[in-house]
Amino acid sequence: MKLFDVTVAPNPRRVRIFIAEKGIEVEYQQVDMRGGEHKTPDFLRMNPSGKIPVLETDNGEHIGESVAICRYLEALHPEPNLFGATPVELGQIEMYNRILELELWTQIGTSWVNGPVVAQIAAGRFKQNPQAKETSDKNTHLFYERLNRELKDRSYMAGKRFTLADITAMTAVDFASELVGLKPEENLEHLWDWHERVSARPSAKA
Ligand SMILES: N[C@@H](CCC(=O)N[C@@H](CS)C(=O)NCC(=O)O)C(=O)O
Repeated sequence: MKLFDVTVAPNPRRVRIFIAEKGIEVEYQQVDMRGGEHKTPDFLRMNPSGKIPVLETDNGEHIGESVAICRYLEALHPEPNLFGATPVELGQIEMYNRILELELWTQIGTSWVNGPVVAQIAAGRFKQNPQAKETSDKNTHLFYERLNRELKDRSYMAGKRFTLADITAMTAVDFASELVGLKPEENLEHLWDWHERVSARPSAKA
């Protein structure tokens, strides 16, 4: 299996962490995102959305979308379980993962595309919206506060154990902190306790 990857990008990191948790052997191929390799006809044949990561299976099929890739890997390697082992766990992990993608990742994504790093990379090729960034910055911090309140009563994003939802949240918080200028406030102690717990796992280095 081969993963089309970009080391500094957060979505491929989600899949790399998942792979590390599973202990699967995968070949990694770096994509030249700055050079636009992910928008070439060859790449679009693998993922019509022109986004990274993409997994190439041993049979030469391609799967894009981080969660779809992880779902495929979980079907191939069921243990350790990261998507849910009982019907209620399956539902709750999916619920929290979707909440994190739709309510946190989209806000961070809006702040990112309208922020200074993309302004530099895109060099005028992309019209930015400072008002959208202001709103999404605020919403991100509000969501961090909500997570902090929720994590007072549970150790991990979807309950008592580490799952896909923790990978989604950790990669979001790390990307937002390091590259988007959206680090959670220091006083969000439950959020930071959770962050320390998940960052201590060897897979977090992936
Ligand atoms: N929903 C997709 C998002 C993938 C995504 O946005 N990847 C970024 C890198 S982290 C990318 O390829 N950006 C380039 C672009 O959108 O043109 C997933 O979960 O894999």
